[in-house]
Amino acid sequence: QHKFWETQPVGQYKDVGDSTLPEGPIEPPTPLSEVKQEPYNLPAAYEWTTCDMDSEETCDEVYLLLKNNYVEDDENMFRFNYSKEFLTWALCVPGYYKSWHIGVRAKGSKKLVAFITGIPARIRVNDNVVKMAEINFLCVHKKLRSKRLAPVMIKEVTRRVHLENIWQAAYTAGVVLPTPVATCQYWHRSLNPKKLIDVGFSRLGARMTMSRTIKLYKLPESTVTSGFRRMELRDVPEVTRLLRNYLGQFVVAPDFDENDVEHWLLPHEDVVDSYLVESPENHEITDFCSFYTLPSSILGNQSYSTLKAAYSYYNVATKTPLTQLMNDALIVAKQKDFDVFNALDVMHNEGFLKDLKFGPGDGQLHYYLYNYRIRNAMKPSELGLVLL
Ligand code: NHW
Ligand code: EN5
Repeated sequence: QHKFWETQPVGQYKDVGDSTLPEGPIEPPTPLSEVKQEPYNLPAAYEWTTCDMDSEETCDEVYLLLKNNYVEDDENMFRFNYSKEFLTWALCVPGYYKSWHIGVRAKGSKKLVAFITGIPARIRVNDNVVKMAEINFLCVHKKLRSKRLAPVMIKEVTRRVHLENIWQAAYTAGVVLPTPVATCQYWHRSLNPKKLIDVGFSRLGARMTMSRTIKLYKLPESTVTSGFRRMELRDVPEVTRLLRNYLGQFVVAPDFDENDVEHWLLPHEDVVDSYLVESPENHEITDFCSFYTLPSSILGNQSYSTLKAAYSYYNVATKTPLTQLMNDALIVAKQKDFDVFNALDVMHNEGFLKDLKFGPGDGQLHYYLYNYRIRNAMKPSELGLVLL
């Protein structure tokens, strides 16, 4: 079934439900001197390359590989189109290792044909904060699929993570692998229903006309919560306190410090947007919401080439009702011309999805940990982690 994954320290199907197995690392770290010093072998026509994402040229190559070969929906109508600015933000994070931004080139042409990345993160699982790699952007060129290149890439990133004395990882995928720690549902809130229907992202509901649909999804011109404003650099300490306190309740969540909050949540044009509620009385920050920008290419449509999507990121409501806070997030996303606002059913998101007219999508997102066992599969609402 899973010739590669069966050999890896991940939860195996045969162990599901076995409550005698302890929570924590599946296998112990090995001495660094025992970590393989040379890269894994690639098929003879290919070579490893470390991708310098600060180089305009390399960033362009990575951008194009992903734009043409990365994740599609199950009917191949849309493909993620991460922007260059987004990729630099996602990869050049506090404490990153350039050696974890791994490419594969064709030896002759030097064309970039595959990619995988890791970034360092501190992830709390129950009471333990674990240094991990977050693995993302695994991509093999369409013409090189099903040649078992992915397992080599995964082993190589694992080796380079081990060289930094890190032994655990977190990753998400739309496909089922051995074995998810949680399975989440994507939900979608139409902001531009006419375009979404025209491009086949959504359908006109039964007994619905276009004009009734447009009216159904109409939003106010401006936000409603008093004290709602964009996050600024000066807000980093208070937002960090608010977010740390909030994330403490989930089984799995990042352990963010002020540096992380500045990197991941300070607004960054066309990459990440963050808003907060500053109490008009005492200037306390009581609520926070954020979303990132991830357009998708629309494959084979005459009139439109991109779908502008916002993805719910981290949200904390202590005073404003969460539904009202997220309605304001929808209003700013609409002002910024997004076509759709997407969210997973993680954290407390279930509390606003239905009220704010999100509908379930046809995609799921499975969360995984590498070399870390948890006692029971989690409900999505027990997850406090969003990967890009
Ligand atoms: S999920 C997005 C992954 N990328 C895409 O879907 C893009 C489009 N697809 C492709 O480029 C976010 C290819 O289809 C890929 C597979 C490259 C996906 N994760 O080379 P073969 C991430 O980036 C297994 C893990 O022949 P291929 C997260 C598959 O089950 N494994 O396939 C990445 C099979 O193994 P099995 C995946 O289609 C996390 C083997 O690959 C997978 O040409 C990575 C087949 O390989 C996926 N998404 O290429 C793991 N898709 O045992 C990190 C397929 O079943 C682990 N496979 O025979 C942690 C590492 C760090 C540890 C540190 C301590
Ligand atoms: C890890 N960082 O399938 C990345 N998206 O629902 C890997 N469906 O957009 C993650 N098929 O349901 C990979 N419209 C997993 C995600 C892969 C991409 C994917 C799904 C998520 C998606 C859309 C379009 C479907 C097109 C045909 C969808 C329905 C929207 C509708 C709006 C109105 C209310 C009801 C729902």
